[in-house]
Amino acid sequence: MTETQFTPRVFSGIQPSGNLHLGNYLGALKRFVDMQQPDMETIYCMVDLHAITVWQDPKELAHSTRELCAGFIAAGLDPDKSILFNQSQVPEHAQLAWIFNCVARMGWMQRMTQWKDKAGKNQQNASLGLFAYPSLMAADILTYHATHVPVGDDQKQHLELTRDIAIKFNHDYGVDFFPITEPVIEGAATRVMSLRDGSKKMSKSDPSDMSRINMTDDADTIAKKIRKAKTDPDALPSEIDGLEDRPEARNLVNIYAALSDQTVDQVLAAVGGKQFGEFKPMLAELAVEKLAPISSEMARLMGEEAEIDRILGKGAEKARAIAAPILQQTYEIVGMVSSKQG
Ligand code: AQP
Repeated sequence: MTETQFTPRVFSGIQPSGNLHLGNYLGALKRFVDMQQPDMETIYCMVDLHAITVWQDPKELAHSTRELCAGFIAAGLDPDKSILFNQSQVPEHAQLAWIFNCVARMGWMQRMTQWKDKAGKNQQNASLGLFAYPSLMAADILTYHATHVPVGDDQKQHLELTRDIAIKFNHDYGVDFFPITEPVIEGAATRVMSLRDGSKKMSKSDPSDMSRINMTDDADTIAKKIRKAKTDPDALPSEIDGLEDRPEARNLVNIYAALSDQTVDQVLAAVGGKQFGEFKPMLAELAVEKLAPISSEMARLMGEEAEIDRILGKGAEKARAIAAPILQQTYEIVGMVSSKQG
């Protein structure tokens, strides 16, 4: 089966679990905006069903969903060019996920590093949803026959599993129905690390707020977090090899490169030899220049809750128009009888 028989279509999502951060922006959201091109259909989702795989306060979940939508738009996604919606308004995701729960194997899920990391030693107490998460993610993507999925590096394994599910479904039912999706993991910041520990991913759930730059942080907070970011005593190298075994230095250079749309080589050619005392203010200035307009636009949009809800509702209608026929065909392939009239 070839991928070319499917029209190129981009799908990706972000969990509305609060603390949208620089890693989400550079690894995902900024890439979503880059892919919003006239010749590409782009579908971006606030994956609220994924968020509840760990406990979410209902009021905060609703707030975070709207805030994430505001973040999508403030970062440059245009509801007239991209389909923007929250996952729970399109029931086809959960319906297809059930079919995929019956295709995916327990062993596949048990191998997922995110499951192992998040459930930790307490697997017996983790939700069944957290375990089945990758199957819902496969459904998110495949209910649109999406061919390209921009994500950060941490999602690579889940995308491989999405491909495995599509291959097994196609094989088991003798069809060429689901595309074999391509992960799009590109750029200098596919894995933004914690500002406090260069060996840990920047993450929403890190208890230290100083470990991440939140998309809602104001200019002073962004500058302070960069000033206090962990580094080493050496000057920056002029070539990429000089970043070996210097995770914190590498992280700040990667962030600079991604924010300024340059390669790491280009950045090092310009800043090689500088001490962090000089480089950090440059990075802070750049981060404030790029992020402060997004955070102030997010705050403005959050004052227009009804408009956000309207955008989500309209996006969900457009999404369902694509997802419903694909789910219906899936049901037919699987042998589900459909006898409703009209
Ligand atoms: N540190 C990161 N660097 C680059 N990309 C990242 N992404 C997340 N963290 C980084 C990308 O952001 C998208 C949405 O992620 P998600 O909402 O599914 O949440 P997540 O990956 O669970 O985010 P966190 O911050 O890591 O949350 P917790 O703390 O709950 O684990 C994805 O494309 C992801 O790759």
